[in-house]
Amino acid sequence: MMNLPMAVPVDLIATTTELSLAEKIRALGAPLGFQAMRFCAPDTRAHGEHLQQWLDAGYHGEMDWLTRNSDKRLRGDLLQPGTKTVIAVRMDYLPANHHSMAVLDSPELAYVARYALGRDYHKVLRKRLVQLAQQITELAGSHGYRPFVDSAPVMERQLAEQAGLGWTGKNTLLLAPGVGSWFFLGELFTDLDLPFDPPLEQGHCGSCNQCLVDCPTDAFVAPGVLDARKCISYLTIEYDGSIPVDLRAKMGNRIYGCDDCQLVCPHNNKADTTQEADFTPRHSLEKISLMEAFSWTEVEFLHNTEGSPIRRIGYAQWQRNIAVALGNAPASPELIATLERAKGRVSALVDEHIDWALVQLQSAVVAD
Ligand code: B12
Repeated sequence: MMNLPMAVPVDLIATTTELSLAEKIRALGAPLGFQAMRFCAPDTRAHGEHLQQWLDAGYHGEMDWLTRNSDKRLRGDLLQPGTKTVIAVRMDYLPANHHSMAVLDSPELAYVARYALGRDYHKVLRKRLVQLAQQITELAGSHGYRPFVDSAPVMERQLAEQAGLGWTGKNTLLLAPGVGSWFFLGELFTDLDLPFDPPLEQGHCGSCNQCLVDCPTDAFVAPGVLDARKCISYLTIEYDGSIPVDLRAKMGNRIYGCDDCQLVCPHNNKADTTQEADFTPRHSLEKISLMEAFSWTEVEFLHNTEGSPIRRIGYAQWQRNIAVALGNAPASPELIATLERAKGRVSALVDEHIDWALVQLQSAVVAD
């Protein structure tokens, strides 16, 4: 459980005259649950060419929103006029006892990306960023600000890299030294002038290619370049169509997101676990069985995913994803009967994935 000594720091910090405003602001981070906070310019134009190459190659799939607002994505002062500084923050989310490898090794269980086991991070970080902005007002007077968490054309990883929160791995994720990559990023854009922090030295993967090699669907086209169309995270969360048939068996039991490129990363061996009660797994999602998750009615789905990021994919996509995973599960007459009974209940798209699963299971039964 996180202890938030809310009232103490602002008063104490405000009256401490020998600290600069930047140091006072930085001291607000830890009590708000941020493990790190650094400052940078609202400018990611250095990444413009590669962003465009990535989009031109079509790696964004159907995430068309990534092709829009490039000007604002590259210049924060266009997105939020007046912005002079980005306050970039890190919040760790990996729960203790996350059982990740054990779940991936148990084909009858469902793997849900570890970031999505508890409360929706958008809500958690946004609220804390607003509190941060209010506390900054107490220190510095009225200032223009806007919080962002994965919600607007902001290149969060690139900003955080620039601010020195970490370095970018071959899996495209930001890693913090001695901590790993199991954290969220968030930003407070402000019109305050704060001294920018230097970026960290980049490139600590060395000759390691573990994430590229172990990606179940071979989604990395080169170190640091992801073809999202093949990424299980994209397929299960962002993509609402028919999952390419050649990728379905490779998805295994991953029903919402994927962490393989983090789980195999040696820098994550000593990953910090979260202090946030909000990120505690709900409804046993860290080790729920596929059959149980599949048995949820739409009403149960909506109830059980209240306040969770999973809710946003909707019931049909949830069922579609689990149908694929059930097709990869150990075959049994009970499972086949369950899938047959489920047909015709949700949508033609779900039925198509159930049909695929049934063919997989029936051929496994025949082979036995
Ligand atoms: C779109 C998106 C996705 C997409 C695409 C992922 C991706 N790598 O781009 C999908 C749905 C697949 C996804 C998955 C995940 N995501 Co995501 N995602 C985002 C989002 C919204 C935008 C990222 C983005 O701009 N991508 C576009 C491309 C262009 O970015 P890029 O890969 O960094 O591109 C660079 C390289 O490709 C390179 N490049 C391209 N071509 C070339 C060519 C050459 C020659 C060179 C040298 C370089 C180069 O330059 C590009 C520009 O810098 C951010 C939040 C945000 N607003 O920033 C979260 C974010 C990146 N995701 C996050 C997370 C946690 C995840 C998952 C772990 C979730 C999960 N468990 O399922 C996975 C990880 C998969 C992975 N390895 O990326 C976190 C990452 C935190 C961290 N530690 O880094 C973020 C920051 C959200 C947050 N607020 O915390 N995500």
